[in-house]
Amino acid sequence: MEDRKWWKEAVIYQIYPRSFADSNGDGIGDLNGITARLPYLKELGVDVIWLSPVYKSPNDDNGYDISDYRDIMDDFGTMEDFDRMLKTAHSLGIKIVMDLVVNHTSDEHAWFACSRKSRDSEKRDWYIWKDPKDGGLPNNWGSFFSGSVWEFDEGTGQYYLHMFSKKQPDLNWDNPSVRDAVFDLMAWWCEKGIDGFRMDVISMISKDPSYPDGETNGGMFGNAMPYVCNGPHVHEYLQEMNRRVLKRYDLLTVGETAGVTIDEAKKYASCDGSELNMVFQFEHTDGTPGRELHFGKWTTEKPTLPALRKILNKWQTELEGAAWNSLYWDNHDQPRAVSRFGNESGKYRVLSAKMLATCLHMMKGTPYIYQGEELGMTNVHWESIDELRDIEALNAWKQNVVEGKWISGEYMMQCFDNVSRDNARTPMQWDDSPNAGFTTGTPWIKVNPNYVAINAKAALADPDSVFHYYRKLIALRHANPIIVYGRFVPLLMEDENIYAYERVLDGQVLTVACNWTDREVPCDLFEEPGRKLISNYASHKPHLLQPYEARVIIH
Ligand code: TEU
Ligand code: CA
Repeated sequence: MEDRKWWKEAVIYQIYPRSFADSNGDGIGDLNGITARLPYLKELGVDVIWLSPVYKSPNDDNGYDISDYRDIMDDFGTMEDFDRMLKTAHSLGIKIVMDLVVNHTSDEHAWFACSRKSRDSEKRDWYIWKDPKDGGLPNNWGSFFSGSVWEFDEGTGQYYLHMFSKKQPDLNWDNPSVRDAVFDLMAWWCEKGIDGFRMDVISMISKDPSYPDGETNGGMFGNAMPYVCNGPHVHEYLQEMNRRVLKRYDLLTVGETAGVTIDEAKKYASCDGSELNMVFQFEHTDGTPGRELHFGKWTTEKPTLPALRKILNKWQTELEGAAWNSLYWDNHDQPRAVSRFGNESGKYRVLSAKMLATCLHMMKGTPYIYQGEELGMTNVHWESIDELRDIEALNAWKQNVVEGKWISGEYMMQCFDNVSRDNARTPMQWDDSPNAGFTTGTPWIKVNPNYVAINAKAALADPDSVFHYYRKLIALRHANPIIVYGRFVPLLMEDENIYAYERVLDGQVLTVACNWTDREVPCDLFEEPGRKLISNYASHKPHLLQPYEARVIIH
């Protein structure tokens, strides 16, 4: 068997603090709210919490714009609240992984204030400043949040680079002082006793120094991805980070690596431990083929099983023995899994949520659960643009509907229903009291009206709930090394309806089959005798899988 590691055997639960639990009635989730709900996570059985950013922030992008890395966001509480949360989590055997957002800072960070002051400021070179080209933008790159990546600074007559909002200027990692400062703040958190880092867009910290125009494909702006992802020094900088900080502690590290390929992942997440433990790849979420990219990420289409399976099987088989996978359907940037890949309608919501959970948690890699996924929470139907909160959606609306006028508002709203990040950010549904028990005040974003039926209280009370199914999946992983370490072998590669595979370890075989449709479909994988590990159906029919049936046997 390969090297055993605790982070390979763990299940991670992501908390988006703003939307998890509000302890003081201001409508915003906070650290004390999380502390109070830790017993719930203990019952679920997760090993680790990944906390989306809780640092001081003006909240242009809900904490992904940090103005002080050594302080807590006012909305979320104080450093004492943080310390208490960490201590309580540790006393329950739960680790805490911090979100490290260091591709960029907030424009309100003291570093940027100093950088922008004058062309010869001591921190000028900490960010990426360029002169105007032919009196205009330095190049044609488009930002992830609409518009150009360049913002002109009147005071000093230069542009600064921001891959995301203009309140998120990109740091210049080529400057050694920037790396020193980042490694210092990481060590500061490690000394506090945190258990790891999820590294925001860490694949983007080294840019192509020639800053060439990108392909426009008929759009207004050029595609910067080839010039900002997996750049010339990214592995050198991560190896330096590893030597100077990571390897001094026992951490879980996961890189969010937009634009990552298999070959790049083998470097970022190499088994030799020289960089990170694992990466998040985006192909099955942001890049599923079959989803036509009309403009940016916005689409009303759903991914198909064959396309999705081809991607995931590739990651499963090609990283074998070389690097470690992370497994996820959902996070705070994605629509809800049951709405996107499953079936959110009444009859099949629970069955399909369990099917998706089985399909993912039996694969090889470390699974991530996003808050509410364990309840089968669904997307929201947005009634009007006023209900959306996310800067990505609001900027896209402005650029495409209000100013550009090439997309109808009606169509854009359908795209938001399908893929907007706010679908993941509606409040956690705790019970059937007003505002789903999330807050006694006015929630910062609308609560999904289906909370009356879909909530944690009801799920805990129902032994057949999605929650208890996740609890069982987590417990199975902890008890069966084959689920963690078994080799992945794809099955039924041409089947239109079934996602099936085997895991193989020391003469044992685990067979997994999941019906992705609402019909009975033929399946002969279970005719050999074996012991059932888990299924979302109590009884089975020969030679077929029932609608959304998932079945796992060991033999
Ligand atoms: O997201 C990085 C990223 O690549 C995004 O483009 C992501 O694909 C997009 O949000 C999907 O619509 C990270 C964080 O996860 C995200 O919340 C932040 O907004 C972003 O970085 C900037 O920090
Ligand atoms: Ca609060």
